[in-house]
Amino acid sequence: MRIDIVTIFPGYFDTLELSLLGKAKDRGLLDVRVHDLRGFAHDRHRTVDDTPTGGGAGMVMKPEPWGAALDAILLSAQEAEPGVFDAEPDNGSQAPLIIFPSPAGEVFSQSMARELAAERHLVFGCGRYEGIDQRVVDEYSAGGRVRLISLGDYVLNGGEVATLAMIEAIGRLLPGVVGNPESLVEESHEDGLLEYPSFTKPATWRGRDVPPVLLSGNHAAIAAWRQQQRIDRTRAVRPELLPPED
Ligand code: 6GU
Repeated sequence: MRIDIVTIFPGYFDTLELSLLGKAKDRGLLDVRVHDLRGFAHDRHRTVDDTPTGGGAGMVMKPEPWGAALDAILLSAQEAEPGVFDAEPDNGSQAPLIIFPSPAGEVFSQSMARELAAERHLVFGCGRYEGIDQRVVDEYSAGGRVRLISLGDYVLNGGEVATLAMIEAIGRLLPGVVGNPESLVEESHEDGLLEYPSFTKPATWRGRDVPPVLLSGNHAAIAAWRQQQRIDRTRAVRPELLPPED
């Protein structure tokens, strides 16, 4: 998968070199390219923001640098793979999908991560300040492949941390990124329930015993205990995830 990121803080993405995703990059499974938005601002001060039209607090990101950055990325994608723009946007197109992380977007989820992991090319446009001039979203939405995505109902200062979270959730679903694919199956949210609690050795730590069933060697009993733990945990902290009781 190719991922392009447009940001005024490229340093946020240095962490993509670490851990699983760094290895995925080294192995060619992930091709991440980070672009400094200021490199597409052509005035002397490389200005990327301006005051909100109509008044109000804060600053808004100007459209011109965004247009130049996104055009350059889309052009390079087309040059690399001329066929990708052929299909219709809502008909299995593999043209790049542009994601604007935004608290005004659809809420990100595990099922959305699965959907996005099937894309060939994602482009993240990280807004700062009070956001990006709406005409940028409208301009690229006309091409049909734009989504606004939120991490949840709270406010971040910009899209960078949200982009990192989404890339981690998506990246680990790409074939070959996580060593043991089974570890992807028995996880919180994969089937709508939270994960069961995990234990390792020693069997007793600070007077706390590992649940005896886990030492029983009875695989059916262990599986049943774990499933019950998942249901109990979900009922306790996230009851809205459980199917309605009748
Ligand atoms: Cl994607 N961006 C910002 N700025 N704040 C957020 C968010 C995104 N998701 C939750 N809060």
